[in-house]
Amino acid sequence: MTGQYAVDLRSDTVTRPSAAMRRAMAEAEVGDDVYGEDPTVNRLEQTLAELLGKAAGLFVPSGTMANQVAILSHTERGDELFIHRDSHAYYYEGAAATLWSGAMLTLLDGDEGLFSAEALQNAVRPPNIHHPHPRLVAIENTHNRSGGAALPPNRVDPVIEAAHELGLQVHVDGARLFNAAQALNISPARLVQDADSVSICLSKGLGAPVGSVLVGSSEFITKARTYRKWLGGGMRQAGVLAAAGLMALENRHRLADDHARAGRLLNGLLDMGYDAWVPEVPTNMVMIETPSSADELVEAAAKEGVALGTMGLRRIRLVTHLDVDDAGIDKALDTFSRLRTFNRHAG
Ligand code: TLP
Repeated sequence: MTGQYAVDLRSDTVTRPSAAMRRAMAEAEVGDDVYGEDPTVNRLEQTLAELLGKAAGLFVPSGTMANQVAILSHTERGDELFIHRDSHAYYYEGAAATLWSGAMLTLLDGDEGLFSAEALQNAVRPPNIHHPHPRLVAIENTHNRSGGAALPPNRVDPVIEAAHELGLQVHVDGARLFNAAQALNISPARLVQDADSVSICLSKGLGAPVGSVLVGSSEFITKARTYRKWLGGGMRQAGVLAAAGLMALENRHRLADDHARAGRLLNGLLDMGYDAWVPEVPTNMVMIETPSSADELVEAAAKEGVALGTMGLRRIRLVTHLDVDDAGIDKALDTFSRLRTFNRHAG
C-alpha cells in the first residue's frame, strides 16, 4: 500500500523509505557538507564515482538539480546544447536549462529518445559569427518518455564518439542508469565509459527518499560544486540523506524483479487488447494507448485504488518499483480488465 492507493504505478519516485533505511538515516555519521566534512556524503559520492568509473561525485537534492548543475558546468552563455525533444532535461524541467546556463537548446529527433550520430553531425554548424557555440550533448538512459527504453552501447557509443570528434562534451542523464545496466546485462560503468558527466537518481527505483549524484572528472566536479551552491543545493548535515542513498544502492541488485513485473503487466494488457509502446529493451515501465481519454481512465482506476500516470492525451504510463509486489500487479490487471469495458464505451 503506497499512500492512499492500494497500488501506485504513477512513478518509481513514490517509494517510501523502509524501517531499516530510516534507522540508517537516524544513525548516520554527519558533518557540514558545505565544508566537505560530512563523512557519509563523502562515502556516497566516492561509491558512485567508483561504480560509474569516474574520478569524483557530487550529492545533490534532485535529478533536476543534477542535470541543471551539469549543464551549467559544461556550458557558458551563448553555447549550444543538443538534446532530444523528449528528454527530461528539456521536456520536464521547465525552461531551467536555458534560464540558468544561457545556452541555446537545439532539439533533435530519433528512435527511443536517442538521435543518431549522423543527425548530430548534421545539426552542428561550423564556426561562424551567425551561429551559437556548439558545446554539449545530452543523452538520457533509460529513456523515460520512450517507455523506459534501455539504450545499448552500440547505439550510444557512436553518438558520444561523434560528439567528441566535434569537440563537444557529453552529459548522460542516468536517472535510471542501473535499470538500463540490469536490462542490458552490462556494467553501469561500461554504459557511460566515454561520457563526461553522468547523473543518477537514488530516489527512483532504488528507493531513497531524496537525492541524486552527479559524477565526472575532479575538475568538472569542483566546478559543479560551485554551481550547486549557487542554486541553493549546498546542504549541511546531509549525511542523514546520504545514508539512505548508500542503502538504496543495494537495491540495484533487485531491479530485475521490477522489470519482470513490468513484463507481466505488459503481457496482461496486450492480452486485453491494449496497444502498447514496447521498447527494444524494456525496463520498469509500460506505456499504453487508451481508446478514449487517458485522464478518464486514470480517474476511474484511482477510484479502484490503482494509481496510473499519463504521458499524453491517450497515453498512460505504469511504473513498477520497490513498493509494487506480485499481488499489486494482479490487482492492477484485474482493475484494467474491468475498466476495459468502461474505457471502450467511453471512447
Ligand atoms: N522523472 C519523473 C517526472 O519528473 C516525470 C518521473 O516520474 O519519471 N531525469 C529523468 C530521466 C527523470 O525521469 C526524472 C524524474 C528526473 C531526471 C528528475 O528527477 P527529480 O524528480 O529528482 O528532480
